[in-house]
Amino acid sequence: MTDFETKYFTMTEAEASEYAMEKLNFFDENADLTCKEIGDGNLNYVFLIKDNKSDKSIILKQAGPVARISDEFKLSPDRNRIESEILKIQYNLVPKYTPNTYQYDSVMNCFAMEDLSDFEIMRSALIKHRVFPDFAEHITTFMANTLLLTSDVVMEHKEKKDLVKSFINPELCEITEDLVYTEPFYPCERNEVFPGTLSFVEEEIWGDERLSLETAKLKFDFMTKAQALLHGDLHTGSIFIKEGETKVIDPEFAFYGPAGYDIGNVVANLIFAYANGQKTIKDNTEREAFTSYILDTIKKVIDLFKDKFNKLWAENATERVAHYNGFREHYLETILTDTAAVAGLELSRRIIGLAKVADITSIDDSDDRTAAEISCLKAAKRFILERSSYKTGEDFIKDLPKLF
Ligand code: SR1
Ligand code: MG
Repeated sequence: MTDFETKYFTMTEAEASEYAMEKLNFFDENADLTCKEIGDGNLNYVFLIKDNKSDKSIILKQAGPVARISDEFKLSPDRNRIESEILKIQYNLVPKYTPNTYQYDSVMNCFAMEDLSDFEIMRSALIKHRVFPDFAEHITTFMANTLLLTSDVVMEHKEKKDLVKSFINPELCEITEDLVYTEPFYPCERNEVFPGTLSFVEEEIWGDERLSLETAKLKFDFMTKAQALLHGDLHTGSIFIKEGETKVIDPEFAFYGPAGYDIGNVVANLIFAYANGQKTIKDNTEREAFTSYILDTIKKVIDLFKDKFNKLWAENATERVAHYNGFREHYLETILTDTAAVAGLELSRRIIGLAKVADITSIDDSDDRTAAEISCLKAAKRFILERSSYKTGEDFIKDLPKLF
């Protein structure tokens, strides 16, 4: 019998099944389990465990000692505690949009959660040009609630500081500081630039001192602005979707940071889907339908977020000074400025840096891929340099058709 009590090790599929029988109070004792490791993210191991007799199934997520994408990233498996704890907090705030989790194990650095196999990863669905009319509604409820209700506007400040403490996440924050805020903006050897895009990057990104200065200011905002308990990696690969339903997964990068970080990630990753649609859908009517859907979704993400945020503020703000005339407007404006900046950073880092997105890498024709990448980078520069001019959903989309 395998010892799961005393020493951490990364599990095989067979050991994950054994673990499920021994440690999770979930399957019947005569269950006939099959297990498959289905993780396709950059960091963790994800086991789908099914009982062939009862049709019951569960997910077991285990953190390894290094990132899957590269063993250069040595990461404490304690990120699994952070992920299971924030999933509980998010479940309390927005149960409709968060998976249910069952059991966290601090020795094996794993936790169990509901099986969402009937959902699809949103990035894969968007690459197939599927549309989800309710997505903007769902994700804005998720973001407005998780970002405002964990802030000093609403929470008692000592309780909020306790949360800041328990979500200090230095190693995963360091990944973001390096991969998002630093490496894309100089010729770092870890970058991977597509050959056709290189001269644009050299001249317009690495050669632009004005841009570097703004990224330095933004990096320090990210490291010091403990505004809201972020998901921390809210791209379309962290969203499970199916018609009428959305579940946000993978919050292991959670920490207290600028609220616009999550919203900017959603916006940028919708722009990658837009770029993919522009280049790979050959039929004009289909292309127009898909790209219009994406633009409309970005616009709604901003405008619905603003509406929901204002309503939640009116109903929940407990901080006295939050009610001073003009303060809510000021606070929301800074969130939108940060949103635009982060959209620009995410657009840049996925084109220049180490961690790519399939929306772009799956564009087979190399001229089309180069054109899509350069368009993303042009949009990125505008988002970063002119970030304080983005105030409405329309502001976020109006230049995109001209750039792509
Ligand atoms: C080393 S991890 C690379 C990227 O994958 C995660 O999903 C985050 O986006 C991170 O930046
Ligand atoms: Mg992830």
